[in-house]
Amino acid sequence: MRPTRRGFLAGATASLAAAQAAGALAARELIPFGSAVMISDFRSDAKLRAQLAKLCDVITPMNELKWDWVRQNRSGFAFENADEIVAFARKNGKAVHGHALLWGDALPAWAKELRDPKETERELVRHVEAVVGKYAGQIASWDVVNEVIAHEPTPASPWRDTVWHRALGPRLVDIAFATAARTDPAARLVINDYDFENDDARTAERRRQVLALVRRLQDLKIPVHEVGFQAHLYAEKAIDRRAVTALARELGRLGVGVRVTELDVIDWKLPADPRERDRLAAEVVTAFLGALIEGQRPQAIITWGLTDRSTWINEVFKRNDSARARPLPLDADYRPKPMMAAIEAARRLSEGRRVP
Ligand code: 9MR
Repeated sequence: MRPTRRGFLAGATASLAAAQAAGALAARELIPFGSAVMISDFRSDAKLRAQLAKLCDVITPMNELKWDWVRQNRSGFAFENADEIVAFARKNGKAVHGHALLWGDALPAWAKELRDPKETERELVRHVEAVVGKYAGQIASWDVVNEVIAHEPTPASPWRDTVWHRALGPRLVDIAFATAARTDPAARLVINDYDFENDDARTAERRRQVLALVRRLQDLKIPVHEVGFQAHLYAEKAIDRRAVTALARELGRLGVGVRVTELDVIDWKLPADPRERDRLAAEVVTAFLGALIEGQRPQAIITWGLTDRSTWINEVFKRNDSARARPLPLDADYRPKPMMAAIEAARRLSEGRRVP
């Protein structure tokens, strides 16, 4: 049938209405939620798998894509462990967030010994091509560089001292991002780092440095899509809400998204009483997520584990008493804690709206 003008107008009106409805829907849609999971818990714990299937939109393999898992053997790639988690995610309709293509930690012995710039670049490119290539179309987003900013950066010395930085200098970031972009042009590429949310000079410098990193890549015309806020939140430290909002907003102005990649609460200094501890943990999560969303709607909110049964916090942030850490949204019996409610409430917030 030949399209008439009236038919065209009717069609245009209908598609405008459809677009408006879709817009309204998008505005109401919840911010995607996800969790990281490690393969040993994933295999041994059916209840955890059920909760992942029920609650998550996104899953991050916690360790299984790191060099020390994939590259023990220098000449080959071991994908079996990551494959199991990726297959589960796909079967259950979840997105996968990849962690991490370049990190100074979690390296096999041979990679720690890399020194020669040409050889190091060759290994890095080969790794990124193989890993991103293997999961193209299956892993939608990648932490391309993880923790490349110094713990305490200065304008003169902003980079973390790693095997990558010693051999390649700042080019490590350019090489990693350019290779990932070339290998999977559809993937969202993330600069992932920690300590962006507190109110002190060190953290303020880290915020400046992550913006400098984004601008560096943009000046070089290398794609960078998001900054990942690990958000291992210290419950005893105040969130610098204004600074978090300003950073997210500035990234938005640069056309760069934000994502919460490793959310949990470091509760080592909080009172032992579980109810009080859970209340305070939820409070810090609310403050952080509210401030972030005010600056820009994150692509996802991903926690570093789902239940208090399994968390790195017990080992790294030891309490003075014998109480177990309670950093995650579900307790050790898979029951939702106030932190889960705080995340659920934040997922409904929309950008630019101030939260009480
Ligand atoms: O939680 C992770 C732990 O199981 C690993 O042993 C460790 C080393 O691979 O990494 C932990 O995850 C870290 C993440 O990869 C990067 N940000 C900090 C996380 C906590 O240390």
